[in-house]
Amino acid sequence: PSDRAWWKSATVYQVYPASFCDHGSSGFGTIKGITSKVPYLKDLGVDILWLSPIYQSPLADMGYDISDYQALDKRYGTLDDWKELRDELHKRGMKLVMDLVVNHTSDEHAWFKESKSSIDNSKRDWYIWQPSKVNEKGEKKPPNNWKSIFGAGPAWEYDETTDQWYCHTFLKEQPDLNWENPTVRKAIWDMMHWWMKQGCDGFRMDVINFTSKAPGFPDAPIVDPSREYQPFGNLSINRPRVHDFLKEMYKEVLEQYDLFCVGECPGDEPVSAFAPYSIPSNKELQMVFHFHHQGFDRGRGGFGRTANFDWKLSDFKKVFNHWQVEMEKEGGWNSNYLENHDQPRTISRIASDHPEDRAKSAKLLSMFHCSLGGTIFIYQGQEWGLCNVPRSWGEEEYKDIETIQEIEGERQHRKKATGEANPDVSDVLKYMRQTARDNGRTPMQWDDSDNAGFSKGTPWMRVHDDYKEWNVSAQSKDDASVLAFWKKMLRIRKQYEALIYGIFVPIDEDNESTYAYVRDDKTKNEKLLVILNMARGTGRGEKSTFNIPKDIDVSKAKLLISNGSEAEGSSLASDVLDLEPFEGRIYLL
Ligand code: TEU
Repeated sequence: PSDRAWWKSATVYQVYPASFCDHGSSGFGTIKGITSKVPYLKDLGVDILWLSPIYQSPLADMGYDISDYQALDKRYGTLDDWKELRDELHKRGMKLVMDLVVNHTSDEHAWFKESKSSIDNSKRDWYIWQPSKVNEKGEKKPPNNWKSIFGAGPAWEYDETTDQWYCHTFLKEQPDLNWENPTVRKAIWDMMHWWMKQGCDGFRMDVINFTSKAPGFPDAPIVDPSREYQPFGNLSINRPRVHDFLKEMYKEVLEQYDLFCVGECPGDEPVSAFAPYSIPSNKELQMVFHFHHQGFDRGRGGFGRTANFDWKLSDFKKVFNHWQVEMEKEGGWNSNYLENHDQPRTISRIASDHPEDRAKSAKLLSMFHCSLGGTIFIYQGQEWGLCNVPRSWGEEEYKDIETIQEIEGERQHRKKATGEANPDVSDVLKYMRQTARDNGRTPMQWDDSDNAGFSKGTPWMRVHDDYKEWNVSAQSKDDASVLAFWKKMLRIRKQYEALIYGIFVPIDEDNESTYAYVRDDKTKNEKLLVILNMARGTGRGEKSTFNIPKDIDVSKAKLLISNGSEAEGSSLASDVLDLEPFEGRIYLL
C-alpha cells in the first residue's frame, strides 16, 4: 500500500487495568499505577496505550459491563488521574486509546433502569425487548433458542415488571443496546465526542460487529440437539446493518478527528467478510481484530472453550497466511494480536512454557508477531514472557465469570443428562487450564518483592508463582532477556518497513516444523526472509532442518536478528539450515 498512515506502523500496548499496577494497597490496579509505568512503556517502544475499560461498573464482567460511560470507576481512580496519565503519554508523543463497549451496557446503567421500568418509558426501545414464546404446556419461554455466549443459558432474561424478555449476548447483567434506534446511536456518538474532547486519542470497539441482530429474531440452527439453547453466531455477526451503523459513526464522529480505531470482530467467516470494515473507501474503521487464530486449537464441543491439543502447525500457518495474503488483495488493513485479556498466553498455547524452552519460545513469538504485516498489539506481560497459570492451581482460583459459568454450566448439563449428583468435569477443568481467560489476567510481575511489586495489598487475583525469577526488574538488567529481545525486535520493525508493509509470501506451507515467509517491500526495495522453527513434540521444542527453496536468492543474505547462537550479520553458508528448538532467524536478503 502506498498509504503509510501513522497508525499503521504504531505499536499498541494493551493494559488490563485491574492487573497492571496498583500504586497503593487496594490489591486492584489503578490509573496512577499505570501512569507510574509510562516511562517503562516508552522505553519498550510503545506508541499507543489501549486501556481495557475503567468506567464505572459493577464489574460483573470486569468492566465490560458499564453503568456510566462518562464516569470512571473509583477503584481505578478519578478523571484527574486519567488526565495525568493522558498528559504523561502525550508529553512523550504517545497516545491513549479507550475501550468502547457499546453493544451492551450494564444492567445498572441509568438507560437500562429506565428502559426496564415500563413498556411506555421513553427509553423502552433503547434495548431489545420481546414477548415470551409460550410452549405447548403453556409455559413462558424465551423468544427464541439463542444461547448466551457465556455459560449454557439463554441470551434472554425475563423481566416480571413488564412481562417481557431482554436480549443479552453475554451475561444477563449486560443487556444489548438496540442499535436500530437512531436515538441510541446518537447518544453513543455524543459520548464518543465527549471522550475525544477529554483528549482521548481513539477507541478499541468491543464486539462492534455484533450490533445488528437478524430481523424477527429467528431461531438459530441446532448444532447440539442435547442442549436447549444454541449459538446464534451468524444471526448477530457481520450483518449488513453493521456497516450502515459504522458508516454513520464514521461520518458523525471518526472523520472529525485524527484518531486511532480498531473494532473487535469475532466470527468464522473468511477475510472477505472482515476486510470491508477496514477498506478505506468504505469509510468505516481502520482495522479489526479477528478470531481465526484463536480457533485452530479449540475443540468444537457442546461448550465453548474446549481445547484441541493435537493441532498441526499447518493449521496455524493457514490462518495467518490467509489473513496476510488475502487482506492485502482485498485492500484492507490487518491488525495482529496474539494475546489479550480473553486469551491464554501464547507461550503456553503454541510454543512451550517448560523452563528450558520458555525464554526461547517467547523470543521466537516476538519475531513472529513483529514480522507480520499490519498494526501490532502487545498485551501486558507478553513482552517479558508471562505464561499460563500453573497447572497446580485448582478450580477455586478462577476469577473470570466466563470460566466459572462454563464449568458450572457443564456440571449442571451433565447432572441433568446422567442423573448423577456430582458428575465428573475433570475434562472441562483440563480444557480451562489451557484456554481460560484467567490465564491472561494474572497481575504483572514488576519485581521480586511481595506480590511481584504489583500491589502492597492482597492482589485481587493471585500472582503467578514464578515471579521471583520472572519479572520486569530482573529482565531490565539483562541484555539477553525476553524483554530486551522485544525492545530490539520492535526497533527493527520500525527500521525495516518491509516488516510492516511488505507483501507477505508464504514458503513451504505444508512444512509441519518450520514457519517461513518472505516480506517484500517493493517501494523500498527491501526484502526479508523469516524462518521460525516451531516444531513441538510432546509440548517441548524440537530440532528441525529447513531447506530454503532454490528460487529465493540468498547470495547477499545477512542475519538481521535471531534468538539462536548464529552471529548477527553472518551470511548464509548453505541453504540447508539446522535449527535448534524454537530457533528463529530473520535475514535481510
Ligand atoms: O470479548 C468478545 C468475545 O466474544 C470473546 O472474546 C469473549 O471474550 C469470550 O471469551 C468468547 O468465549 C469482548 C471482551 O474482550 C470481553 O472481555 C468481554 O467479556 C466481552 O466482549 C463482552 O463485553
